Amino acid sequence: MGEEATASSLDEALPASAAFADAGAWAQALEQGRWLFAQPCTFVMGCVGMDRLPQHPLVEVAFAGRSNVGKSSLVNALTGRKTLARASNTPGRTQELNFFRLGPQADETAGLMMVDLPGYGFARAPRDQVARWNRLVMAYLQGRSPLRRVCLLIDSRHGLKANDREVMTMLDTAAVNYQVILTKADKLGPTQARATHAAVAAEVSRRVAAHPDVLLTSADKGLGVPELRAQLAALAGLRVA
Ligand SMILES: Nc1nc2c(ncn2[C@@H]2O[C@H](COP(=O)(O)OP(=O)(O)OP(=O)(O)O)[C@@H](O)[C@H]2O)c(=O)[nH]1
Ligand SMILES: [Mg+2]
Repeated sequence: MGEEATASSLDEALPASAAFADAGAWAQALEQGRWLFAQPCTFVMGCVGMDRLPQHPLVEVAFAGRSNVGKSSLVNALTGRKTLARASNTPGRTQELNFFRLGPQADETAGLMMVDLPGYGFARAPRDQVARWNRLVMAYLQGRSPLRRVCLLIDSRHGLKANDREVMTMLDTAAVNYQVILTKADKLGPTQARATHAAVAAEVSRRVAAHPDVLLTSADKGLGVPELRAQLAALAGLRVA
């Protein structure tokens, strides 16, 4: 993983964040994000059904998206750990709902529960197994009460696809808050990245349950990672210790 850069160093046209009142509030959120994601992060459990999901007092955030979009890699980049979540080039690597607790050891009520989900769409696995993962992911996304935000990952080279739009519609209908995160930005030039970002942001702005900020990220280069940490720390409602 390379040195981290803020999104503005690649693309100065991207606003810092539309969701924060001013530059001071955004700077504070960045610091809270840095602090939170420097806390210990531990694997809690993997779940293959809705009946055994963990109970906890934390804000829960899930990472969803098509197979191979970079969900597990982004969880690793956020936490600065290369192998916390298993990533691979084979679509269908993540096969369970994997729960990770991030937060100070001394206070079990502070922090964030992050859930790395199996991908939807194509995966190199038997068809009935893929159908089972899809059903599980959709049931989780619609029916999980501690879930406060879905980070919906989209490959920046491909933009929104039909099944991404189906998931967005499902989340809009279920009134589940989601934020679109463009991944693998290191594979695009700045002009192309800016164009994709603008197109996706325009479409997302018409969605009722979508967060106004569309983030451009690279798990490989760390691009946009401090910004996403800031957004998630703000959601967790943490104060820097
Ligand atoms: N260049 C580049 N490659 C990335 C980036 N993020 C992920 N990848 C690669 O994309 C592939 C898939 O990454 P994963 O993190 O396993 O994707 P996933 O969405 O968790 O995949 P499933 O669990 O199979 O749904 C791996 O080969 C990663 O190394 C990135 O920011 N830049
Ligand atoms: Mg994965």
